[in-house]
Amino acid sequence: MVPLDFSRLSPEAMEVISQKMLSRYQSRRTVRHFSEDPLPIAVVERCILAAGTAPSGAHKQPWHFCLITDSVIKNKIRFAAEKEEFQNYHGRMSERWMEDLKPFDTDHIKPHLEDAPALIAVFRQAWQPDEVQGKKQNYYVQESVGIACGMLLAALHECGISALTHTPSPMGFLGEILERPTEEKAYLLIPIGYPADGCKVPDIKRKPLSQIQKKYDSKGT
Ligand code: IYR
Repeated sequence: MVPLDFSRLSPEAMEVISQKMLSRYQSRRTVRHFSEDPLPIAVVERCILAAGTAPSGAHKQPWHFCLITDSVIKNKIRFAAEKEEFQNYHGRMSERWMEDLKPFDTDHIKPHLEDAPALIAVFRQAWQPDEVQGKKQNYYVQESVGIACGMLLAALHECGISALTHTPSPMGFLGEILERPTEEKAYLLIPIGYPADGCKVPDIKRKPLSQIQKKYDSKGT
């Protein structure tokens, strides 16, 4: 154990910082149309390092981030994702699901998998190989990797990079194309880049505090 490095902010500073923080977060939008302009890769790598600061079960850090800028690999991923998504949009998804997706104007054709200057394929490590024990267990893998992905999206946004959280399903093809070891399972595929000129996004509203929070204080309000 080592001493914690922490200094309290004043209530005034907390007020100002939290207001700025919220307006930054409120401006984040999922982007589906990307400019092909390249990104500063050192910036993206810092965002991946930021994601790697996430808490994880027993500090196993059960994540791996594949950063793909190679156009041949992007093309392979697009081809494989479209094959799966064709099945999804033509029978695998329920009528209700298709109806819920309508406002987002999605279909099985995924040009962003090639247009975006980079793709981040996130893998979860179900276990870790160990010479003595064979398989060493990881804990709370879904939770840990989910938190890391949330931190990645926030870090990218903070650095002026847009992202799409894409969940091609099933995504076994990612492990095959990227030649990942068997203990790793694909978790999310995140195209990143600058928005294309004239990029439009759905006119969504976010739930107000009253719908996402219930307070349990001593006044019972
Ligand atoms: N995975 C499909 C369908 C899809 C699902 C959800 I939930 C979305 O928010 C958007 C799309 C696809 O990526 O097209």
